[in-house]
Amino acid sequence: MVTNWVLSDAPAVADLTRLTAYDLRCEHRVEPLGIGTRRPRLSWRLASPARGDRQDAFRVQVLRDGVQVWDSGWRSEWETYVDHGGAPLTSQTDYVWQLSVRDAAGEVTSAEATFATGLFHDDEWEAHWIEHDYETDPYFEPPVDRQEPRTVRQATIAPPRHYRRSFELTRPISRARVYVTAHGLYQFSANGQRIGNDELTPGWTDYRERVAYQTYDVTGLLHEGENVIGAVLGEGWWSGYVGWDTRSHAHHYGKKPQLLAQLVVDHPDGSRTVVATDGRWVERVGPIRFADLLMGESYDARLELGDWSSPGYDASDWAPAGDLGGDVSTLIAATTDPVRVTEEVPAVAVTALESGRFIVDLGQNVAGRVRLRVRGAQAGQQIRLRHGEMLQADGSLYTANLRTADATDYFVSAGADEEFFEPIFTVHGFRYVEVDGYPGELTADDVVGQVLHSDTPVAGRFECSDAGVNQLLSNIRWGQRGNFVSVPTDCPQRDERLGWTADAQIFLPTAAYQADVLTFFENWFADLAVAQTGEGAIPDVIPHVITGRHGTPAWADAATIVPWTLYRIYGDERVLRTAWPVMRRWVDYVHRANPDLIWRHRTSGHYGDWLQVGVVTDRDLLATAYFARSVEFTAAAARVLGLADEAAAYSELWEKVRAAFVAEFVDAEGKLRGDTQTGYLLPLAFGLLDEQAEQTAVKQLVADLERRGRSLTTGFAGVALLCPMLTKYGHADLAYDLLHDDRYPSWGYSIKHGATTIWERWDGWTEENGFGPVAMNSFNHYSLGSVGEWLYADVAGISQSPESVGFRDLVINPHPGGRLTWAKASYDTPTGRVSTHWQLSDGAFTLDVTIPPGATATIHIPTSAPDSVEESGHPLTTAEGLTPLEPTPTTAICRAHPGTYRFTTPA
Ligand code: RAM
Repeated sequence: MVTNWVLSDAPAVADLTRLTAYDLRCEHRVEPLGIGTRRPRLSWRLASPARGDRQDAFRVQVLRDGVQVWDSGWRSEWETYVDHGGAPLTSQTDYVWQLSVRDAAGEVTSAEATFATGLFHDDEWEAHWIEHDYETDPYFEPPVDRQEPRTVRQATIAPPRHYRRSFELTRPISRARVYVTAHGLYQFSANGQRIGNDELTPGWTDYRERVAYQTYDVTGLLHEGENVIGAVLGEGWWSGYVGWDTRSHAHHYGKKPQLLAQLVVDHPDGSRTVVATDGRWVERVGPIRFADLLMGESYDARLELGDWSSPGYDASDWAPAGDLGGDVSTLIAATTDPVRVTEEVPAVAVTALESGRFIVDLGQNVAGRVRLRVRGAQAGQQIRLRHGEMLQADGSLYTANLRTADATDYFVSAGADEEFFEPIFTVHGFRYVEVDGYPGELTADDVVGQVLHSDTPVAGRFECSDAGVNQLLSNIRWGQRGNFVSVPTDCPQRDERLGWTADAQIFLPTAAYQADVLTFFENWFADLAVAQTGEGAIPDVIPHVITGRHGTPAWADAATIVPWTLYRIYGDERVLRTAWPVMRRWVDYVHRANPDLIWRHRTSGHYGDWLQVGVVTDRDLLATAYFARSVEFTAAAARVLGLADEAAAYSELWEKVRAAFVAEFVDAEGKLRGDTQTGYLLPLAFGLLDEQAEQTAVKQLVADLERRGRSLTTGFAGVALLCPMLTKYGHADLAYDLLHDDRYPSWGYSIKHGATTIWERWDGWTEENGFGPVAMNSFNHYSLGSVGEWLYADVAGISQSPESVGFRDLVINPHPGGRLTWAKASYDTPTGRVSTHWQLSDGAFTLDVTIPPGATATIHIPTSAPDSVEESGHPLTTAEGLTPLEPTPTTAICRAHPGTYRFTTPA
């Protein structure tokens, strides 16, 4: 089951006859099962064929068993969401919600969707945690065929075990739901069938405080008579290898995996049968001999268990599971979509090496695993799959940059004519697979890459006339896919894969243009909140598994930047309500340690402008700029939350930090300390300079770029700001030069050398030195891909005004330039889809724009003759739905109502 990670369907505006509501969601998810809140948010998107159309009013009715439990009544509002306002929802209940919207002409259309609640009360859980009883069976057989992982702790990983429970149902079934989770990773089955298509469940959270359970509907799978439910249980983040720290490399949360599941069957007579994990379950090892996220998986097909989760199966040699009791205090209902296989990538080439090994090339660096077809192998024959991102000059696999991550899978054949192997509890970051021990000739048809990542709904597309730029966008998109694996990680291949906080905050604006990442980041932020230290500092990686590093400038500032950015993009103020205490405690922490407002103390590891090239941006400058940023967002959050005193206090603090910044870092000539690109970009982007200092800073920034032959020096912190600031201050030509540059260091340089993802470092591979430092050299790292925001916002021209939230007030401001003759993008805002498409041809400039109902827009049309701009053949002054504003010599500007417009003008 592949979900195909493509843009979701929105109604084609041209096909519509009236205002249409679509994409109904509950708690920002489509028809979720098992939600954990009693007053969920219900939301929808709108599309309309009519200019100036709007939602004049809406009405939401919530029904349970066909009976209305809430009626919002008609509300004359343009909001496209409402929080359930009836009596709080009840536990384990299915609901239908009906939406009616009335358009400007008074016409009404309706739509409906469903959702179901999870378990609201601890005492509803009958399930106990169960595990293999290591008391009576002290250890497992070590994986015989497996190479020792390069680290010393190999013996800590136990083979995944199968758990099952057979039971009788004596009455018909009207509804059956299973609520399930693990300390570890599970794959659940009922009556011989795997349930759902989720992978690596329950996902990675800070298990000490939060363990998410998933809810699945199994109504159609059960029957009267004998039924079986069961699961395979692996180690995953709970007890497997995570990160690089050899002192605490595995066993971050526990030593052995545990399962918890509760099946609830409703019968038509109103009675209920509950089958939950307890000491009546039985378990044993199966064909998976070893499984670890970093190290890989070993599968011995000779040990397959047959129809182990089907009725009638003889499980007499299975052992009773150990019953650990029912502590459910950490359980939470899952709030975000899990990891899934979102795409299958066919192999593009297979090369035989002299060693007899084969190298398979997927043509794309991905995170995931392969599905291998094996034909004609002897029983007991072992095939080894090693994964890597790059090849050495001699065509062999390059794995040095994986550090201690083995990324190696083994398959042992049972000797059948045709066999398939696909590991389930591991994930690799790779483009190439080295296959060793394959019987006969391996062909491209025998291998397919399975792409794994959190199934965040696709929200945006960007395309333009330049192949290099499209490749860059593709690399950015694949960087996101490779690293949004349950949490936002830095990289998917080496022994790291951690939720580095700066990477996350820097990439978030780009990520949000490409996918709906609200619930994904909210979930991660909940782990950030629990990891905040008593003093208020934030660890460098979330979930918090690396000790001793917290409070780093630009990293810990994710505490304020992530919630504020989410609020701005999605318009859901609940994000700020939850985050507020974290934000405030974080800025207070920095303030306390730095009473003179220059952030010099308590900077933890201080990575500065990480992986900058050839320069060193002043660390105090970077830290203090980020301090100002955090204070600014904290003040803004207080304003939104109606906390007037706090808003005033933090605004005043912001003024003071700003003044201190200027006094400390700006010299008499207007140069910033250190005179680096990032040194100028930070205060420009964060609004720390007065107008004159701003102009000087822009000049210095441009001068630095010119001095270097229009070449960048920025690292993680600066790179996101580079093209946006150059564009904002009238130097889009320079931004385009950087975009198209293919000299070192540039994005184009990596693309010229075959990159299909964004590299961690500009010098990941260079003509002079070959591979960069093996100690830290990922070829799939999204941070330097934060330029994606600029492609959507400034090249395609889709952004929102500074006061707007949820893209309610759009700014359409495309900047044609560089080698581009056209660009187009679409983006699903909370209210509906916005799109732009500009083209330059024969001296004319055309801009097509669609503004969704419920939004307003200021549209900027670049032109050499502002008075000549027409919209669908009319001058702007008479065009329907538009109000012209004062033009500049190079731009016509107008306010626009929702609708579809075509502007034309001489270029
Ligand atoms: C490395 C990675 C990561 C970065 C940290 C500071 O581990 O490059 O992305 O955030 O360093």
